[in-house]
Amino acid sequence: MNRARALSHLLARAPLALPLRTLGATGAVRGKASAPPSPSALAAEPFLNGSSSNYVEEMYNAWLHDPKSVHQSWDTFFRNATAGAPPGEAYTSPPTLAEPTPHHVPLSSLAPAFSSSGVAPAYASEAPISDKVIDDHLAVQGIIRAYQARGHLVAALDPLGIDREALSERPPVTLPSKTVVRNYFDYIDESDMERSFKLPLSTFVGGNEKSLPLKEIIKRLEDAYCRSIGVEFMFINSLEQCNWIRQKFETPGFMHMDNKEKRLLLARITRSHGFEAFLARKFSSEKRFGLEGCEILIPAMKQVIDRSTSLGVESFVMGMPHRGRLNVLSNVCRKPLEHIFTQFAGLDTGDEGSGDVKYHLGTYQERLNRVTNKNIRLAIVANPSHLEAVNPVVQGKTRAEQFYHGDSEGNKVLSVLLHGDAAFSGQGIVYETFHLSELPEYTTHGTIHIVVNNQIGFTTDPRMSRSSPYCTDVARVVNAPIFHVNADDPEAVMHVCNVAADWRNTFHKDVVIDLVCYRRNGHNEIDEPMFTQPLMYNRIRKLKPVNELYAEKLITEGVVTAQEAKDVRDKYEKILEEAFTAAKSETRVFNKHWIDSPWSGFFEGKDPLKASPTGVHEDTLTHICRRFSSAPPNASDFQIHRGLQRILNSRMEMVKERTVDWAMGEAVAFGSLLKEGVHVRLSGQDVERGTFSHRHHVLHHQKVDKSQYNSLANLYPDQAPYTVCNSSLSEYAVLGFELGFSMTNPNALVIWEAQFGDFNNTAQCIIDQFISSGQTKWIRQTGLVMLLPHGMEGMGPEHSSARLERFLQMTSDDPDVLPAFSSDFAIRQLSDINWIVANCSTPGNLFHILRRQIALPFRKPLILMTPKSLLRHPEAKSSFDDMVETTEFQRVIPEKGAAANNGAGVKRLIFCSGKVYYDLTAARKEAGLEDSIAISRVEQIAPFPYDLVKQECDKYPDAEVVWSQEENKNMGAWSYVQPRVATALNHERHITVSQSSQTDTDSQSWYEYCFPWLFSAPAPVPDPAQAQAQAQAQSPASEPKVTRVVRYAGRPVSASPATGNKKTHLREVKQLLEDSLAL
Ligand SMILES: Cc1ncc(C[n+]2csc(CCOP(=O)(O)OP(=O)(O)O)c2C)c(N)n1
Ligand SMILES: [Mg+2]
Repeated sequence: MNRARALSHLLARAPLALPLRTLGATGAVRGKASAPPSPSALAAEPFLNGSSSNYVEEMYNAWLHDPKSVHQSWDTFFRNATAGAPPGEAYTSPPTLAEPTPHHVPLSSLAPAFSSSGVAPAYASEAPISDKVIDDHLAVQGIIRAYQARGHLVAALDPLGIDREALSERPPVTLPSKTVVRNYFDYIDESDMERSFKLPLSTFVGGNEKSLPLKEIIKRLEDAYCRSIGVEFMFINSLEQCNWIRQKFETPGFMHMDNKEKRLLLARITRSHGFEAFLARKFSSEKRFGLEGCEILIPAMKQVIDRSTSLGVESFVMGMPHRGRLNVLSNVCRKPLEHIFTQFAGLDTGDEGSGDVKYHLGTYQERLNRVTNKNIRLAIVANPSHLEAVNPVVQGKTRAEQFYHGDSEGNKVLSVLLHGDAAFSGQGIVYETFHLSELPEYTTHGTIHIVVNNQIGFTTDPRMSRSSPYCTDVARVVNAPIFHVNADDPEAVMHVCNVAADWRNTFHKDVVIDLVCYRRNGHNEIDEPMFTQPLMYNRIRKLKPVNELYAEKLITEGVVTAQEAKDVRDKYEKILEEAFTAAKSETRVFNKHWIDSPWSGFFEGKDPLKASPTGVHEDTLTHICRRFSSAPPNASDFQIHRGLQRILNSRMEMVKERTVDWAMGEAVAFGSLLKEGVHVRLSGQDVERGTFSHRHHVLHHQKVDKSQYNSLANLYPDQAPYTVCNSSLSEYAVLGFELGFSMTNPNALVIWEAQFGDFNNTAQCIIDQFISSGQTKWIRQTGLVMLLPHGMEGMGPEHSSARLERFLQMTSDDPDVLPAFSSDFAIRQLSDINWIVANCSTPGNLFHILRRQIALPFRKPLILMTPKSLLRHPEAKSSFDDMVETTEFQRVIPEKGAAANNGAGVKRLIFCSGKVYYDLTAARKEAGLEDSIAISRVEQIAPFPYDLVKQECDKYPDAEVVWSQEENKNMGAWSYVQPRVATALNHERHITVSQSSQTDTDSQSWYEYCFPWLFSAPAPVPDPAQAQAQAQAQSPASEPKVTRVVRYAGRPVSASPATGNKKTHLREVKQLLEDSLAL
């Protein structure tokens, strides 16, 4: 080893950790401002030596110039030395920065291992420590650290051996890889390999040995870090966590498995392989996104489940993409094989819902874990094709399960997320979800991530799809350890699975298992991979599948016989065949078999068309509003901000007047639900205060950090918990999370609020793929509420529009079909539609619509446009009278002023929604048109209140009907409202048409009705019986006599949702009011 280089290197790196031995040429130390230490005093220092003299000289000069410019220990030394301290007493060790035990390595401990006899003296001080001993030991320590930090770079991770310097491919050298040890490589040669070195406490490779020959140290490090497992963990900031991992991978024999475990592993691999092979045989032309090349995924997941179950976990919530999903459903969740096989059979559905493709479906199973003999629950959350989108949903569902089970540390409920390599590095939602992992109200106390890293995404190579070295690098942001493992080494995979489960159980933090594998077929079974990856696939074709490799290994080891291995295969084949035969007799598939979040007991015994009342007793209103307007009970100790005190005072004034503003209407809705035992959770950016500083649910002590008061959480002694939490700045992840949360417990009001409604589009995938269509695809209900601040108030293009039009466009009600006006009209509509879209104009109506979410006998998402200026508008207040027991949500708030008493004389009936109502009424008043223009508010836009709209129109028979909106014509509610008002007015048909039984004739559109000449194609010949029934249903009396149309008044079309120019904005407002009101 090159001593001089090593020493200078080490000196440069850690000068103070290296006590120097003697100071030779003291003439080099020149005194300036103060007297230099006497040469004899310095020369006698036992730790100074010749090679360190230059260094000491520099240090001394610096000290003379400015004593503060050197480390405190040198300062002390020079002071003592110049003051004439006796030799050996001038030096004082520098203060330790970290706890010295158990990984502090005293230099004195290095000497014994280098004694020529190899026998350590009892005390280090008994033997003089040479420079070489120190240098060499420090180099060895550096080498050990290098393996821990960079061993993964040369680990034999890739079954294809495509792109790394795998150990197995290196020439048979005894020296370590330069990639790993880097600069230390120069200090090692063959002659050093036989020498013994004392092992520092920062490694566990020694087991019970205190010192080992370098050759053995390196071998053990290679075994730990460079074989089939590559461990990335040295970036973790916690020393305790790093040591924990070192111990798991360095302790000799760390991968030991007994024969029973090996046989179980073989059986699991055999089933995993057998499942795919069977489907490939039976359904050769069907897409199934098979697992071939990563069959180890199934035993891996089972191992995580076994180990976690033994550590106390009872419930597993899982999210996964397409790859291997059917195999996981069958072999991990034990979904009946018949259910899976019937999905291939092209059968009709036997129940509600439009269904989804088989590799997106979810499931929920309760079963016995045979290894631990404990009952467990397993859910795979249904997901769309959109890769990784399910991640936050799984996290929210997991969190909710933990919350409702009182599992505050996540000991009982565990989330497992599976990923593809390309998606894991490519999709931003992965990063956004990781950032929820440690937030107090969003953590699931550690997720186990498993990446099926087949080194390809569809047809794209990693080098074209990511810029990070590993596909897993995103996980480093949360200090999650990453275990890369060669998927063709089943025992190594089992080891990392055990460690991952133990890690999560110990530290309650995320962890990643990167299964480095390959994809034996194309992206799906019909794709030809040789078009794009010819070399890779030439190599893949030569590889034996892992079940064969492992069976051969166990046969060689004598763990199983060839016959036993065959028996395992045959037995599973028989199970598959029997299920296949049984599935043939099925005639229907059922969507209900694939529900991931069953709500047992929720629907039973309920009238599906009967909602509970939403009004509450006045005492309840008063109590909640008083509490909401009060400082904490210990007000004298809790100093609140003066401005907030003013807000509380004005709230109290409202209580006296029996009125509520927007914030109080919302609070009393929450409070009354909490009183009834319904958990309320409000989450989003800055929701605690409210973006517009109107809510203030959390009061902060002005003098004491983290001292807070939340009045709604302290309303009643036996109330349900209230959660209000500021979220991370992510819409996609947080909305997905809240959706997942809402799936667990139907008796909870879960709300996500956007900072401004505009930002909801960064969560578009959750809205489109889950909220809008989730019930239809997966018959899974949710009562999630989205609060979207919306309104044109001159705040520019990006703070004005929640894109109401998009939500309306996705509603599933038919604009051309008028449902029968029965007594249960309103609730039937709610039951039939995919979601509710509303834009309330009063706090009273806000109160009712929020409470109605829970009062309904089913759950529907509620998309609520919420106001900004109305939060403080003097007229946007409601009386307690609008919220007491006999009251309810008003879908339409009819005109109540002078025009209402002048039905026949009203010239115009304006329908509008939301804030523009207040602008219109003010302008109408100013124009003196209160008795000739009626203004009615459509508060629930979807499902459309046909009955009430028609009622209003009938009230004013001669009025022109106008829809007035502040949004541009191609936005807002206009295109949704227009055909529906027309249908309400002109296409009245007293028949109820169920969606599935509609015929072409039934669904004749309003346009066809009004403009029959445009639709001149011969009508289909109707079935005579049907024609007769229809004729009876459409009695001549109900045929419209005149065609009434609805006119648009508002801003013209635009590409941008709003102008950024204040003046233009005001001009537009003036114009839209004129358009609406000019008679
Ligand atoms: C958000 C999104 N973009 C694109 C796709 C189309 N797509 C489906 S699978 C796939 C490749 C995924 O590669 P990887 O994540 O490595 O998984 P693998 O198929 O290799 O298991 C792509 C691009 C998609 N489903 N979702
Ligand atoms: Mg891939």
